[in-house]
Amino acid sequence: MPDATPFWGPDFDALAAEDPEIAEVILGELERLRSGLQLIASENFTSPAVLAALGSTLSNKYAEGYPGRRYYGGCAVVDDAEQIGIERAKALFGADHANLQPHSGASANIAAYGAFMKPGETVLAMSLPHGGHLTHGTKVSFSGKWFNAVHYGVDARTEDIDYDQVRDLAREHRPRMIICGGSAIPRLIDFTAFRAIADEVGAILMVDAAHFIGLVAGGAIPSPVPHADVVTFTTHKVLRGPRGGMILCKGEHAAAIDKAVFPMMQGGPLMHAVAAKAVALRECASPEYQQYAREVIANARALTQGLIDQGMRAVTGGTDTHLALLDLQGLGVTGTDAEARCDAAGIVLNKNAIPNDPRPASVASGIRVGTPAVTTQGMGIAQMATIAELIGTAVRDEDGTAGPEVRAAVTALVTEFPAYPRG
Ligand code: DSN
Repeated sequence: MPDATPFWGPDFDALAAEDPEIAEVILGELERLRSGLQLIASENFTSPAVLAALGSTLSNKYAEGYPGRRYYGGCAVVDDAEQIGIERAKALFGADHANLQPHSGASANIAAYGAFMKPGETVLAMSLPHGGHLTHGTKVSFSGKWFNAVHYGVDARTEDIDYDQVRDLAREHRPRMIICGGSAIPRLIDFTAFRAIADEVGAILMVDAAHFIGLVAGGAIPSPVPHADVVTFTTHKVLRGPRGGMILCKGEHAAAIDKAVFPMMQGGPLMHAVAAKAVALRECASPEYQQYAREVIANARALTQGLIDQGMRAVTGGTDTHLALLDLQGLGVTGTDAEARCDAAGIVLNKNAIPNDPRPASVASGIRVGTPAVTTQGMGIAQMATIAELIGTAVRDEDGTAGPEVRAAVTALVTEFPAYPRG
């Protein structure tokens, strides 16, 4: 093995010597992660191995194209990284084809539209205020500007996806593509029902699995892969990889997906990120990760119950996944106020609209919480009960008097269960 130092892996001393200003920012963010409770449902703590791949010289390489078919010389080494990642993704998810190049979840979704749709064609997807995503046809996104987006939502009584409405809208509008998945859906999605609806109207079925793919990777919830034409996702949520996107698809769509990622939507892939995705996929195949995925859900259920006990209403009554959506109207607190009060006490979560929210999204009546990060820290059911009490206290803390006490309890928790333990 050649000596890798100092050119491989994050070399913090070198950065601190050359650019103390940015080094301070990086240390500040590390301190923020270590000192607070991170409950944003879409965030997690990557492993040192993933961070090392991200900080590697693979960042230097231009590699437009795919392994064995590049537009630049010198790609043999990065070809190996991408091919290893592709094989790991196919094996982990039982997929015919994998593309590791999308720079983000939005990029992956843009490519899926590019592969299957022409401008002006119709897409049927979940509405953003009911739990969908910006790229699923909202007016401010390319998806709503370039395509005719029709939206389904949740049933008013169950607050779960209204499958009858999905079928009725599909029959009426004959969409070219149907999307399921989103960013605030606490319940499992019935992929069999979506497949049947897509087949009935001759639509492509796209599953945006960004939020829950890590639970699928860990074998903790059913997989969309056997049902969908294409599955898009981010690699940095429960999956615990680097920031980035990925696409899985049926073999018959492989060429269309690859062409849509490059050259249609992207140029050179970020090879350091591709290598880091490969590292994360290997980690996901371990028994430890499978156990982690189950614990994420158990923790989410315990946290949700604790928050219900604090007087919040869980949208859909609970959760089957890593996240929960809590309606705060019964407490007379807005999502914005709850987010700010928790933040002041070292608890990081986000305000979130609830289905049929009477308030604008910028204020919102709810909060969204997720357990991927705290579970990575090793916290379990007992800690979820404590966290729920702390959130309950912080959310009600109108004048900030309880802040120091909550902050002290947060410090005790993160000292016992550190994120990125100090050396
Ligand atoms: N921004 C992500 C989330 O927090 O759910 C979705 O893209």
